[in-house]
Amino acid sequence: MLSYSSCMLPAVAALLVTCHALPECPGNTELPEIPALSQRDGLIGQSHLSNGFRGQLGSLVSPPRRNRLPWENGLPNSLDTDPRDVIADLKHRLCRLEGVLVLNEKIRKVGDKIFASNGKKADFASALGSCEEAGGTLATPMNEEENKAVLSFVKQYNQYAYLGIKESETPGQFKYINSMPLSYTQWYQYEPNGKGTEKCVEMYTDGSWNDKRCNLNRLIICEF
Ligand code: MAN
Ligand code: CA
Repeated sequence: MLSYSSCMLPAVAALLVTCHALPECPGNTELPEIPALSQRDGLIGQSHLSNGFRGQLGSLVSPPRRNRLPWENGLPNSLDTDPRDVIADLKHRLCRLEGVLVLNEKIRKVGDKIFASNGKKADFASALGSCEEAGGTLATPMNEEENKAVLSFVKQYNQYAYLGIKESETPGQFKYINSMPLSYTQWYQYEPNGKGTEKCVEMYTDGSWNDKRCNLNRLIICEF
């Protein structure tokens, strides 16, 4: 049986390849409807998206599709669709889904990062586990804009949150979960002060950071 992930992975991989060259989602109302792929049966030798739409999706300008060769007649419809149209269609649908999630305050987008919270609380290890199970990691603000995005969840749920930062073997020295040294910090005054006894980091409701024990219940905020 074909699982959801095995269906999606090639498509997502294709998007990842193109996403770097693409701009952010354009305004949704500006976008023309793309006919359902099933309604485009039999069409070949032309792109089914307007140049305008292609342009909005990051100038996916490419030569017109070649005509069908004699032995390609009668191919299944699934093989008869321009991959560029598939990618543009998926991009459009992703943008719409992201729009819904932003509108409903489920996610915050900052650059290439997406922050999300399920509003639940857990200790550090469980919170990290939840984020990783979902394909992400604990929220790790790397600049002021990201810190503000994470803070907005802390305020939304009025709960301190664990960050993706841990104390190293050297007391008082903190690093990212992947062991890289911190490149941005927002310590509250006189923090970190645990000197080896507070190995995790929480965000306060003003966006500042405090080193804290890892076995408390804190809001789960992930990044993807
Ligand atoms: C408590 C803990 C510490 C924190 C101090 C600040 O003792 O939350 O992590 O540094 O308060 O006064
Ligand atoms: Ca502290």
